[in-house]
Amino acid sequence: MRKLKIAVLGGDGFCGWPTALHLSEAGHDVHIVDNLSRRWIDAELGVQSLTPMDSIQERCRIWKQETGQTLHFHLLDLANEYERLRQWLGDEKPDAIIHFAEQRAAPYSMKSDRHKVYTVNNNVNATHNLLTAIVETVVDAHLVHLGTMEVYGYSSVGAPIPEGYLNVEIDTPSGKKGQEILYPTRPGSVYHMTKSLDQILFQFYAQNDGLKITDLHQGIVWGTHTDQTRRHPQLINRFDYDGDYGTVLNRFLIQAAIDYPLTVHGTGGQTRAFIHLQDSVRCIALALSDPPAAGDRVKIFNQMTETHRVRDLAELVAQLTGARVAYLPNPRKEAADNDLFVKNDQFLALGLNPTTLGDGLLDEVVEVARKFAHRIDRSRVPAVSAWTKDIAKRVETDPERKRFKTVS
Ligand code: NAD
Ligand code: USQ
Repeated sequence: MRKLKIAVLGGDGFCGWPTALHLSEAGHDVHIVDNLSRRWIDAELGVQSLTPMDSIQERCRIWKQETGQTLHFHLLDLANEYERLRQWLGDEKPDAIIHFAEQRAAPYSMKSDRHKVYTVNNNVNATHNLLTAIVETVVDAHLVHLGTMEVYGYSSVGAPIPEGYLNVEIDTPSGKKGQEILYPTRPGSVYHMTKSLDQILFQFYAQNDGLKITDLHQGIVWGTHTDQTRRHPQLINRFDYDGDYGTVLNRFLIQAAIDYPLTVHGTGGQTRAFIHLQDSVRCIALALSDPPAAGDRVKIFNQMTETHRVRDLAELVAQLTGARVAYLPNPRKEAADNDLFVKNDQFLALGLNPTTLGDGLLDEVVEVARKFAHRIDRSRVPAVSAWTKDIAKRVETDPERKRFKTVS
C-alpha cells in the first residue's frame, strides 16, 4: 500500500494506541488526535490502568527513539471544538481517518443521567462534527469508524448476523418489492445506542456527499500487547480492569491473577463476539487497503473472530489458573441466554488469519496482570453500574452479592 497520511482519532486509547504504532511501523505518516478524556475519566472514577501508561507525548518520544518514526500528537476535542477540528482537517488533509474517539464503556454510559447525557453528546457530536468538517474542507479521505457488534442486540433469531445489510421483501399494493436495508439495530445500552445513531449519520453522508466510509462492527477486544507495544516497556498499552471499563475476558484474566473470584453476571449464558487486540489492529490495516469508492454505500465489516458464552470463558480461565467462579446478580438488562452467529467473510477474504483463545495468549495477559497486580484496587473490581433503578435495588439487596462482598 502507498504511504498515507493517517489521522488516528482517539489514538491515546486501548485500541487507538496500538493501531497508531502498527500503521507508523508500516511506514505511514500518523497523526494522533485525542482530547485525553479517557485519562480524565480514570481520575473521575478514581481508578487507573492496570499497566503504567506514560503521557502521550512521552509515548510518542519513545516510539521515535525506538524506530526513528515520528508520531504527531494533537490535543483536540472532536465533540466540542468544531472550528479547530475543521481548521486542522483543512490544514493537514489526511488521506485516511480512523475514528476511535468516543466514550466506549456501556456501564459508564448507564451510571447516571449525567453519564447518559455525556455519552450521547460526546459520541454523536464527535461523529457528526467529523463528517460535516470532512464535507466542508473537501478532504478526500477514507473514514474508518470503530462501531460495535452489540448495535444488533442479541435476540437469537437463529440466522447469522450479516455484514451490515439485509435484503427484505416489502408488501406493496402491486406485490412484493425487494429492498436492501441496514440490519435492524437493538442496542443494549446508551453507549451502544450512540453507535446505532452513528450508522445513520454515515448512511446520510455517504449518500448525500459521497463520503467514503467503512464502519467496523467490532466484537469485544481482549489481550494487551501487540508486536509494536512489546518493543519497549514505555510503549505498553492501556489495560482497563475496573467494573466500568474492564471488558469481560480481560477482567476474568486479571481476577484470576489476583485470586479474585471470576465475576460472571447472571447465569453467564450471554454469548458474545471476541477479537484479539493484534487482530483488531490488523483488521484496521486491511480495511484501509480496501476503501469504498465515492458514491458507494457505507462498507460494513463484522470485526470479530470467534464467539463464546461468558460462563464458558470463566470455566476456561478457571481451568487455566485454578481461579474460583462466582455467579452474581446481573447489573445489566440483557437476555440471560442467547446464541450468536456472525458472518466475517470479508476480513477472511482480505487475508485475516484469526488469533484465537487457543493460541496461548491468555497466559500472556495473566502474566502482565501478575506483574502489575500491586496497581489493582480490589474494591474497584465489581461492576456496580446498574441498567435501571429497579435492577440497582435488586442487586444491592441480593444475598449472593452480600456474601460475595465478604469472600472477595
Ligand atoms: P478508549 O476509551 O481506550 O479510547 C478512546 C479514546 O478516544 C480515548 O483516548 C479518549 O480520550 C478519546 N476520545 C473520546 N472522546 C473524544 C473526543 N470527543 N475528542 C477527542 N478524543 C476523544 O476506547 P477503546 O477501547 O480504545 O475503543 C476505541 C473505539 O473502538 C471506541 O469507539 C469503541 O467504541 C470501539 N470498540 C472498542 C472495543 C473494545 O473492546 N475496547 C470493542 C468494540 C469497539
Ligand atoms: N460480563 C460479566 N462479568 C463481568 C463483565 C461483563 O459477566 O465482569 C458480561 C456482561 O454482562 C455482558 C458481557 O459480559 O453480557 C460483555 O460485557 P463487556 O463489558 O465485556 O462488553 P460490552 O459491554 O458489550 O462492551 C465492550 C466494549 C465496547 C464494545 C463492545 C463490543 O467496552 O466498547 O463496543 O464490547 S460488543 O459487545 O461486541 O458490542
